[in-house]
Amino acid sequence: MKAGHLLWALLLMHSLWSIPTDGAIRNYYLGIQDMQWNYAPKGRNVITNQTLNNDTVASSFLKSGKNRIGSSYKKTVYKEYSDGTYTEEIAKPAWLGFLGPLLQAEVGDVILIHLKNFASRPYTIHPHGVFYEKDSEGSLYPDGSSGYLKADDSVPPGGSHVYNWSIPESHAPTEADPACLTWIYHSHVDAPRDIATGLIGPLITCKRGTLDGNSPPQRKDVDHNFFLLFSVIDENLSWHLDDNIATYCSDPASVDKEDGAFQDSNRMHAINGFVFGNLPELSMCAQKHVAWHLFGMGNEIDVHTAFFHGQMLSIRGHHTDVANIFPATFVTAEMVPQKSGTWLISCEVNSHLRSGMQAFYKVDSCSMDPPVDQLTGKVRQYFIQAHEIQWDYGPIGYDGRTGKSLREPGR
Ligand SMILES: *[C@@H]1O[C@H](CO)[C@@H](O)[C@H](O)[C@H]1NC(C)=O
Ligand SMILES: *[C@@H]1O[C@H](CO)[C@@H](O)[C@H](O)[C@H]1NC(C)=O
Ligand SMILES: *[C@@H]1O[C@H](CO)[C@@H](O)[C@H](O)[C@H]1NC(C)=O
Ligand SMILES: CC(=O)N[C@H]1CO[C@H](CO)[C@@H](O)[C@@H]1O
Ligand SMILES: [Cu+2]
Repeated sequence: MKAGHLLWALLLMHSLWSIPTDGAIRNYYLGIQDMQWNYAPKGRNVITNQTLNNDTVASSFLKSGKNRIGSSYKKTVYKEYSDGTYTEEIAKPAWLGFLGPLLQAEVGDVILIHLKNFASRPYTIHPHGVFYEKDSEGSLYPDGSSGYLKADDSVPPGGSHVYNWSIPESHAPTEADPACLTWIYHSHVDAPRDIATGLIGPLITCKRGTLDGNSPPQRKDVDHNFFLLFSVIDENLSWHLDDNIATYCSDPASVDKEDGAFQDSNRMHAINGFVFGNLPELSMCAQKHVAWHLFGMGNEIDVHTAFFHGQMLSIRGHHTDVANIFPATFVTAEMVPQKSGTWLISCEVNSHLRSGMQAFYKVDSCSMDPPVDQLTGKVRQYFIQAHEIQWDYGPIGYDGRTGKSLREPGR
């Protein structure tokens, strides 16, 4: 075999055995930290502009008392640091709430997560949407792995682990996909409880050439990039429930953890950990390109229909104004807001909307708004009056299938 052939054979073997990573290596230093979180820092229902004293629904979630925790809870979250000393925290936008920092990478890149656990229980970091081997999965389950392949499954208090995730072509956004796909990461020792405790954050994987060279990198294809988690955060499942009862209830001994009303008061109908319009600073410019990365998590209750009042969204090539979000569903929606103003985002599920799953977003006219599309059609007028009527749901008076009367009691 000639030297040239040998080299080719070696190169071929190399490319078969390893995922080609022609892109950047993106290092993230994440610390797992305990913190106190307030679901309603403005202390009122911002949607109705009512104080808690005037709002019995909001106060049932937000007011602490004898056997009520109120709006603040101890949580455990991911925080980002500038390097492996974990001393200098990197700031993130206020609207991210308690979510972990945004992780982003392009096709061909490697993400190295230097995770250190500063909290009091074992946790991990487990991603969706990227390639990893068994030493970087971050999920505890009986997969037959052992030794160093197990170290990622549970990082003890004080411990650390480096997770290696990559974005090969097999995981790339397709031609038809938007430039960046929406994903998440979360702790996965006991996933439902770890996530309810606060360990979740956003991740995007982008087509080549989407991110610029800044630190943190900015997207070149859109002007604004937002991430919203729609979830009824069940604080009953948090590892800190007992702590929260002891800290925030004025008579902890009177708490019955099995009481339905107590449990309901701990189910926070939140967007990024904010309820009743407390989500701050979601502002953007009219006529600019906005990417909304929407995701759900949680339980059967977590069926959300996120309605963006006043603007049109594009999802998978279709126009809509409502995004459907289920647990572990990741939606990428694009918007070019047309009209400035303060607009509502609300989950259209009745009980969720009433329980506070609403926020405002603000569209500013940063430059001269060009006129909205030139209209060339007709003016169609409708004259509509609101009426009170008597409505009969069963006008024929009997069950059309069985023939039995609907009017006789007991039939
Ligand atoms: C909310 O109510 C307060 C006091 O009741 C009032 O001063 C404030 O202007 C109101 N804010 C809005 C946006 O209506
Ligand atoms: C709250 O309720 C009190 C008493 O019912 C009333 O005087 C006050 O105007 C209300 N405040 C708001 C902001 O509606
Ligand atoms: C990360 O994993 C990829 C393959 O999955 C490998 O090619 C690369 O060398 C690894 N990088 C580091 C720094 O461990
Ligand atoms: C720690 C604890 O008691 N958690 C309870 C919270 O409420 C749920 C029901 O929604 C129970 O299953 C948990 O055991
Ligand atoms: Cu909802």
